[in-house]
Amino acid sequence: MHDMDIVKVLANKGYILEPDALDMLKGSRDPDELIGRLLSGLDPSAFIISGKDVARIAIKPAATGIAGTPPDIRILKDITNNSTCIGDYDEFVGYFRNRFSILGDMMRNRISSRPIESILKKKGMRSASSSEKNEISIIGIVSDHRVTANGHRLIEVEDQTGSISVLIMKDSDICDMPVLLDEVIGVTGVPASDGGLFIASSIIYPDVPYTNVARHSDEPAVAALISDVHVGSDTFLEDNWLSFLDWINGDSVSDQDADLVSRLKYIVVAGDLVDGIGIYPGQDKELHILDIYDQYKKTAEYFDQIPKHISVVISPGNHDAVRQAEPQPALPEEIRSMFRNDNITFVGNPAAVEIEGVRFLIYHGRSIDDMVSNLPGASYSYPEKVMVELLKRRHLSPIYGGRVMIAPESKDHFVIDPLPDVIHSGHVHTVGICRYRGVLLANSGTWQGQTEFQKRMNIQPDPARIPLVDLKSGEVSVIKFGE
Ligand code: D5M
Ligand code: FE
Ligand code: ZN
Repeated sequence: MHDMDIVKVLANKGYILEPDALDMLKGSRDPDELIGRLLSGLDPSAFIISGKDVARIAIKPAATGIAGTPPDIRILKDITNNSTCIGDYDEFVGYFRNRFSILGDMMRNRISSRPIESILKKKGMRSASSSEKNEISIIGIVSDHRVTANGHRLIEVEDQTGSISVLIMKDSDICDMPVLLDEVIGVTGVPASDGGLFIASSIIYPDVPYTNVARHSDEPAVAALISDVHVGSDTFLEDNWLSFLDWINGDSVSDQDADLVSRLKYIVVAGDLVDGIGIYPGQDKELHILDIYDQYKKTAEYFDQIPKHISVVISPGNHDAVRQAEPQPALPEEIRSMFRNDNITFVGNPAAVEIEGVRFLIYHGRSIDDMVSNLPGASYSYPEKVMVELLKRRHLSPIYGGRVMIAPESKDHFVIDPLPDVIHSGHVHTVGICRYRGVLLANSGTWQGQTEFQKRMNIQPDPARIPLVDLKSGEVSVIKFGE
């Protein structure tokens, strides 16, 4: 369509186009279709059509368009209303038994393992037996980990039948393989001839099969991943947040982004909606809104500005008003009721949710703190690398007794099973994206500037950037909002 044709068509209907509106119409993939929608969507008393009008119409659901199709969200796994834990000591035994059994089973079809007891029993007979030279495997939980005087590593591995010391020699191929306390591993090696020691030659994780292929949606749809909004904090970046809300409403959308915005159908939130109160000592001095309910009221006002054709999934984090012990249930009804939109699904943390056939595992990511303190080389600047280590272990929070308070539920809700297509985390306030054997790992950053605490810890946040996942192609783009 020529410029003059566009101008004429609209002039015949009594409208005058501003130059940016003309540019947007010209640049759209199907100007005729867009003009049709523009004409039916415009206020009849309007006279001048601005670029903003065109952008707004461009992302509005067309009668047969993407945004008009009903949302497709299914909750696969969620602790909400399924908590069994009452705080008995015995529950920890059950919890770890469940962890060992599920993760052990994942490895049992790859290695044939022996009960640890059967190796210990052979003590003393060892020198007589030549078969001991053959490698055997065990599967167990790591209950201790230390470095010997000679620089070798000694780990204690436990199954239901016994416990054995496993030696990782300092000059072996596996000397740099990190082992975490409380994780479930497989070890292949040979028992030493002089006592209950097992010399490791390889360490096996439950891991992801090489053959894993991610699912895609049939219909075009895009999901925006956000987390750590921290409404109520005096470092909440309201201007950037408002420019995000404008953008999803079709305001200030560049021609380049118009197509993306028109396909945006989901927003997934991985926790820390508000800054909360009493989360750390002296927090009140860094709060802009001092009441937790007022913080959520403000959050609900913001979320009310999300267009109704976009569906939102909200999972909590350590700053939200739910129990600190994980898994955390969804936000309570008294907070949920503040959100007037009926396009919001509230889930727990972690939660597995299928969106248009694509499986999301949403986990706020507090265990990244424990991983950064215990995994050599792990850093807050590259959360996606930590997420790879979690995925290999098929567990969201392997270390027990660290920053993550694990509630001993009868089932281990941190086990990564079934395999998701996307793992979405937050918490560390930096954006990081990578793919591991078909699984997309994304950390969605923050809307909070650097706090005094983070300054002291030398944590550099990466605010107001959003990963957008195209559910049909699997591609990810990152968009920055505001300055
Ligand atoms: O966490 C925001 C960031 O600050 C995240 O990288 C962890 C870090 N953080 C938060 N609290 C602590 C403590 N107590 N020690 C060390 N590092 C911490 P957020 O959950 O948003 O506060
Ligand atoms: Fe946070
Ligand atoms: Zn957090």
